[in-house]
Amino acid sequence: MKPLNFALGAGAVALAAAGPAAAQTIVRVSHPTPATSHYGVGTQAFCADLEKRTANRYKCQIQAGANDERASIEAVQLGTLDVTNTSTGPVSNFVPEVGIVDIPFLFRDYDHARKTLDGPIGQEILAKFPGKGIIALAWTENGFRHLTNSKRAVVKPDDVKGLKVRTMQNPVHIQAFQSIGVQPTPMAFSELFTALQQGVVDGQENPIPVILSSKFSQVQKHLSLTGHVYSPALLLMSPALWNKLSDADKTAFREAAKTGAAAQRKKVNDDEAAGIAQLRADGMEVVVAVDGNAFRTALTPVWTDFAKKYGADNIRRIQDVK
Ligand code: EAX
Repeated sequence: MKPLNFALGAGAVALAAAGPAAAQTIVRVSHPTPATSHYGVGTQAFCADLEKRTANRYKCQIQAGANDERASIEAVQLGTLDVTNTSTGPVSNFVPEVGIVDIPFLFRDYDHARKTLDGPIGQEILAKFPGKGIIALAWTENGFRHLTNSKRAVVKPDDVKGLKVRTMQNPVHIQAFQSIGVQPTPMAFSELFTALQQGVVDGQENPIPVILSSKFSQVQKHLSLTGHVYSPALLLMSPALWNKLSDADKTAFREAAKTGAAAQRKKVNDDEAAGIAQLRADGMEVVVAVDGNAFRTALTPVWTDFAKKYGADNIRRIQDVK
């Protein structure tokens, strides 16, 4: 028997919809943190909306807690994974221009970041991905990053001098931390909990939703609300699957990605609102009154470098988003 020809017209489509279930494509999706985290909530919302929009012709298989974002991005590039929801942590190793959004103290607040990424600037950055063998569906969100450590309460830049802090495998972050006297130790997220537990590093930095969902309160005493950098995230897709999609299905994936992003950001908001009290209850000592201006000033020299690398005009354009 010949395979069903989907170009038969509306009648055939209606018949297929009324008849036995149409062929189903499994979409393999990963995200770094547990299912209950912001990434889990966002990914599940993406999948539910995709399945609904395509009448279940696409069905997700979600791998939660995949941990190693760099490996997930490589798998998406290779086509052994279809979609990953990842922070930009390792992304600039694949698409260098993305590094601009990883600059510390670039975004003023959540509104500024979300507006920039959903607007023309963010869309221009997404357009850089296909040239590197990756489809970027939408910006999701990890959140503003805060510093935790096992040694001391950090209020000002002097307090971090000499601390061994795990950073993401992100050139912008590594350079920024080095410039204020931190010993940055880049490593995959998958190794982080054990590294903190065994004292291989003194500290780490992540948004509240990650600190909560990864239970870092079990291995870190001090939390300082440094909010030193916004950590964007993305839903990235493999061209191997993307290139097989009809235009209508491409739209379904893109729209579902927006639904996922909205759910993920809402969960970030909720965790920001309730998370600090929870972390205190879990035994963390929280410094709220961090000297943010002193951290900003300490990072001024490295900003000069970033302006050279990414273009002062491009940075200004992001700062000017109101
Ligand atoms: O995306 O590696 C990190 O610290 C990330 O923030 C984490 O995997 C969530």
